[in-house]
Amino acid sequence: MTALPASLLGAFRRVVGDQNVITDPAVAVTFTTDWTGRWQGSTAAVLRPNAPTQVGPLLALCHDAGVAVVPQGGNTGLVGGSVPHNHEVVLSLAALQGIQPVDRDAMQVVVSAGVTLAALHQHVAAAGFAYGVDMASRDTATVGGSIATDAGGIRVVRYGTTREQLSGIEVALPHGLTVSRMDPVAKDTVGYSLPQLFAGSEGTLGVITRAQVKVVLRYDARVVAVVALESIGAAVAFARSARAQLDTIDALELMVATGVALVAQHSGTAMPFDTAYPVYVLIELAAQHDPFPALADILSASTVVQDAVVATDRPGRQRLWSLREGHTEAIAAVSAQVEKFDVSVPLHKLDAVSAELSAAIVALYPTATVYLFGHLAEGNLHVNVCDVPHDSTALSDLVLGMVAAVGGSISAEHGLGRQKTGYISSVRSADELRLYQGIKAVCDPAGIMNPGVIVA
Ligand code: 2HG
Ligand code: ZN
Repeated sequence: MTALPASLLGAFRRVVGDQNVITDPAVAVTFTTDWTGRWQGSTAAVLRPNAPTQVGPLLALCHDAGVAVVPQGGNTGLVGGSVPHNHEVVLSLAALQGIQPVDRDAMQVVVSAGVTLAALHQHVAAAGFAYGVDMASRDTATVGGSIATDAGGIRVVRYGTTREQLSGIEVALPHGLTVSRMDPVAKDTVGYSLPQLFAGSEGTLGVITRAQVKVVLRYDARVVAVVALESIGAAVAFARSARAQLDTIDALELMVATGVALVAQHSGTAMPFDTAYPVYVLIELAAQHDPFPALADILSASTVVQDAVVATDRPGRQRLWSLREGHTEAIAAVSAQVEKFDVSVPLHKLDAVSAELSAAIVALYPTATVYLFGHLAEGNLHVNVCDVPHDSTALSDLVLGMVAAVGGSISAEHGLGRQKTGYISSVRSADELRLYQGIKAVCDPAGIMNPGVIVA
């Protein structure tokens, strides 16, 4: 473990102030460990810029000294992508808190990297709009981190992932240059798209300091149902028919019996039905006019729905949502050791792959408990495996290998991080990887940005 030269620490302090350069490991620990405790490391220093303009100068100092940097937003990631592993400097963007007024004509807003998703939601709601990305970690997850990972969440079925919300970006590059592309117009087709290049780049090319994101209509008329089904295949059939008939679907989420029972037990929330069913789908409709009649039509016409519970009032909707959003917390509470795989599978294979994955995992580790849940419309499964060794290569080979073999993705919405970078060649060709390396070399010639992630 090598300490940074005093001259470099002094230069950092001159940019951000003494209090924003943390070298005490006891204080730095919240930045060097993720919230699940699965990813832990050490850092030479945590730097906390409090203005976007400070980021470029900090990066230039690191670049010139050959010091590696791990950018960090809310540190809610699940793949070890924002945690230093080898004494890198942590660049925490959490203090970058500006939000401009919503541009009501272009329907977009400029927001700084450290603003949480919840704060962005509140800001745009006050102007009569909504932001199309939402997830359970909304109170801590930041705009910058969600762009860097191209985060998904619960509204992808309607609005797409984070990259689809982006209309502009400002990034600081490792050699100190800050590049900004924020057009006041809603349409611009000039040249390469820098916002798209940095979406999903996981801090490996530069640091996102601000972004311009689209806003969408705010729908206050909402209805949520939890639907009981006999199998994941039936859930896929239900989703197919609902999506073909309704243009108001705001969420379409998958849960299975074991997970729902665990959440209910952990949180004290009532089970949705008196009888347990193998599979549950949470569907939310949102519109300008009451979406309940359309939902009732879909439910009564369906041949696969076994039962359904519907909530129109806010507390009732929240109760149903807590069954889905409570999964991560309930699983963490019952298991000292959880391995998480965020994958997606073509929908027509979701049923078979889910069964095969669960059986193969238990065959590999007979004491393992597998929880499956996720975002149904995208075939996005969160495979949570409890009570297995941390970062087991055998387990990763098995899960990611099965997913790649059926044409799925090894990273649907959480990013590759350190957990899955080693598997990138199972889903990207050698030519694509050479292009990735070329892009990395242009943006980060000294290779200081989040080493070991995406381009290893
Ligand atoms: C969710 O959809 C998150 O709830 C977390 O992506 C997934 O804990 C997980 O595996
Ligand atoms: Zn998710």
